[in-house]
Amino acid sequence: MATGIVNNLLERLNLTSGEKKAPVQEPDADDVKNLQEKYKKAGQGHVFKFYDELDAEGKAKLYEQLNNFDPDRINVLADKALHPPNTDNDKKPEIEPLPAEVSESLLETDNSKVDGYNTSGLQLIAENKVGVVLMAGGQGTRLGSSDPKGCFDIGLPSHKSLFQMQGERILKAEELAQKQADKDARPTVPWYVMTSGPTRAATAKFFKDNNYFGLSSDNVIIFEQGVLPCISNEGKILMESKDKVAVAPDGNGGIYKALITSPVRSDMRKRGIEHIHAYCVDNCLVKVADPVFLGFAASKEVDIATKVVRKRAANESVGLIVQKDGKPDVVEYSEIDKEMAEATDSQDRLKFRAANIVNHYYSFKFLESIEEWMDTLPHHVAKKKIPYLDTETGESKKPEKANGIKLEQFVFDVFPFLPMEKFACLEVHRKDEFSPLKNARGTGEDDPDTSKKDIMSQGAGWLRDAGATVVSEGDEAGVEVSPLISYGGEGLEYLKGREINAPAVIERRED
Ligand code: UD2
Repeated sequence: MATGIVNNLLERLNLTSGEKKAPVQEPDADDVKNLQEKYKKAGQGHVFKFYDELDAEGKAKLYEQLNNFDPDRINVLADKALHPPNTDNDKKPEIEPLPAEVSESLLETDNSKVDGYNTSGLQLIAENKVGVVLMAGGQGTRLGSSDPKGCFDIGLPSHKSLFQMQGERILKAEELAQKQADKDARPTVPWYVMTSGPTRAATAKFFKDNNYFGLSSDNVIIFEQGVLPCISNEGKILMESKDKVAVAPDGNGGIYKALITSPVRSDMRKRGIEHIHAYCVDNCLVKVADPVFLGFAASKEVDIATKVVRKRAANESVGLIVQKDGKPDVVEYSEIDKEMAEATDSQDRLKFRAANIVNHYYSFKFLESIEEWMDTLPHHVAKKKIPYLDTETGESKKPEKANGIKLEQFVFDVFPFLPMEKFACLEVHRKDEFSPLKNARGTGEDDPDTSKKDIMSQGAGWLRDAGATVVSEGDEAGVEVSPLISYGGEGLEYLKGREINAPAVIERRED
């Protein structure tokens, strides 16, 4: 059935708009028969078990979902995931830290070079050549919140959400670029927000209710990544209900397919975007559209660059940027072996300490090649307890132990597709740029309180550097400095000599 007719069906199912529509037609019998044949041939015919008893709406919903999957490809992915090839006798890849020539560290680079990156990065923003992609499709299970992570209030004096802080950092970067280029009009950094099925509606509502945090809605484009069916340990597609396949977001590596199946890449092309900053929603200190990072990457003329921080401990849950058989790569924390994680170098530092913080640069030129390699991006397997409908009995089941797998792609799995010379790595100060919000309050690590503390102590440090005195009362120390006042600690000279009683928030010039 042509996609146009299917979209029309969705329209009438109220799946894409609010108003009441005419009753839904059943999908065309021949189309259903052909699709059913295809699934049956692939040994996945059970997904149609209850099709005939569904009403027209249920039939259309299930048909639309199944028509978007290829059961043969699902079988290939499931088989590879459930029966991974035995690599015991394969030659072990040679894994080493990245070569020095592709890495640079702000911990060691002199300030004049950093200022140079910052100036050229602001110039790129001023020329409207920079776009930002936010990966916000994760479901934040560990945080324990049902809302999308970007909506989370970590308890700052201003009670700003992560989305608001990030939106305001974009505004400030645009303002700094306008000032440096001495332009009448403020440049635009379009903000492309990737959501997933579970986060899409709530994210769109939150942005609208908050007036896009001061940005123009024309420059905030919310798009959705794909999903993949959940698979039983026997390789069967799991049903969530009689009219729905159990699915999960296809991982932050779903970004590449989403960039081309959504209007995002063509919107970037239309705007003349040449440099893209892609980042992870749950890093509370993230420098969005960071001019230093943009200037660094553009100066190296690379296709991809990544930011890293120094790993805090051998068991920290972060990926490691490495070279594998001479290619840039990442070993994810869920796939690293203890020996490698704990290896040290001659100065007794962790040998593998370049921690991935989901903070990447792409040249637009490179994103124009997505079709060439998108389908070769590997899938990673997460063994999960997946509630499902038993298609034998028609009963819903909540398993006590892992009964299946979710397949997801990782954003950094594209790195090995590059020759090393088209890749660069910038090490940044953890205290300035990385405070992940991963765990529920009270965990004591990577949780709302550690994120709040990191932001407040950063602000206090900025004020002290500007010559202010910060008087802290007890452990409620620190000062929140609004991104609209300062992007990275600049522009605070007006507070020189002032005494600020912490905790405090600097929100307006007259504060
Ligand atoms: C991620 C990194 C890990 C390390 C760690 C640091 C990946 C694959 N792993 O691990 O190497 O850098 O973060 O904080 O990047 N997301 C989507 N769609 C999805 C799944 C995730 O947009 O289907 C987003 C999610 O909203 C978040 C980011 O990707 O912004 C990281 O996702 P995560 O929390 O699943 O990754 P994590 O913490 O396991």
